[in-house]
Amino acid sequence: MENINIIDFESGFIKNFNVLQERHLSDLKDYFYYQEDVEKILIKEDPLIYKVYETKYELPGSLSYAVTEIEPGKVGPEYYFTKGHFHSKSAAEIYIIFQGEGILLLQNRSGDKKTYNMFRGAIINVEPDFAHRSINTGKEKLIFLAIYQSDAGHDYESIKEKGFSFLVIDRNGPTLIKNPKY
Ligand code: PAN
Ligand code: ZN
Repeated sequence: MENINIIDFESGFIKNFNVLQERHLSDLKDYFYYQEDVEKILIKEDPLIYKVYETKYELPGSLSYAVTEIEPGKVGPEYYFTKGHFHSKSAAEIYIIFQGEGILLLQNRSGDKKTYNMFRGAIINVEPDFAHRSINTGKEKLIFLAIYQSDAGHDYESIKEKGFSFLVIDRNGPTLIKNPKY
């Protein structure tokens, strides 16, 4: 019998992950739009924004998976989010949401954009060649599993420069506005 990995469907916790990444506000400061609010928070503290528990398989052609937990919170009016990235290869990905409420933003290099609601039980197909960012618009952690090609590669650079074409801010609840920087 081979060893098997175990996920707790309630919490999204995976027992045998091999890489844990923690992203704090200082790692994401260039990504948030409201820079004055970023500075104000960083003077006092450097809050955790999200964690990723990754289980990676290196064999060519294999799939890997990761659970992301995004904390609830905002920087100014902008909800906490993941950096967001393109895959270096034209590779799709599946997201399965376990807990919380959020929005998944997708956009490609030709300017097409898609948004999905993230909620417990949702299964989302992240299409190839679409950059993707997950945003926690709820009051609890947003937790989801992502399954992807091990060699898909993560390209963060273009998102770091311009961001996504839309921001998700709290205006009496989650609202999409055009990103003035884009
Ligand atoms: C996810 C993301 C994870 C963190 O596993 O990597 O949610 O987001 P960033 O990588 O943008 O910081 C995924 O899309 N993997 O391909
Ligand atoms: Zn991805």
